[in-house]
Amino acid sequence: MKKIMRTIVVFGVLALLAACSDSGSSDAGGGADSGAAADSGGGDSGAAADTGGAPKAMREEVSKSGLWKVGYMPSMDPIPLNQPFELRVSVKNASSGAPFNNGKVTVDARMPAHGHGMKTKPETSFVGDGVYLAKGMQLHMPGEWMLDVTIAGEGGAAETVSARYDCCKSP
Ligand SMILES: [Cu+2]
Repeated sequence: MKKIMRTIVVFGVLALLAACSDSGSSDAGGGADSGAAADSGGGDSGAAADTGGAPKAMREEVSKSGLWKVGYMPSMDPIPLNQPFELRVSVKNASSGAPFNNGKVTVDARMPAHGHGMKTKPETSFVGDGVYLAKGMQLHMPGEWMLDVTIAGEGGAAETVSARYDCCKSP
């Protein structure tokens, strides 16, 4: 029904045009009906939804000493500009993959080019199975940040693993 109406309208308009511009050549032909093509795209069956289990790390970094592997799992990815978020990090022994549970891990962020950190002071707590949760993170300006995870314990000196993060692209 609608379609018919539209067709009629279109014809009406064409008729008008033809009438007004009486330049004869009126090649109203071709054009018009691009419509239909209905590109029922390739079957992306939407299956995406995956396997569950542990959240996938946004990225992973191995410490300079090669001892630690840290996975970064922000509560929002990408991290939004100047909004509080939480950063979960997993800390493992880089070679054995064993989760690091008995030491101290702290998380912080800074902008090396500006020589400042965050305005907030995050609190890091142990969640279990090598995972730590930093609450109260907030990247208050755009630019290059370093997400620092400092790991102390298990004999060696404390070591900080840093991941560069470009904050924060507009959606
Ligand atoms: Cu800055």
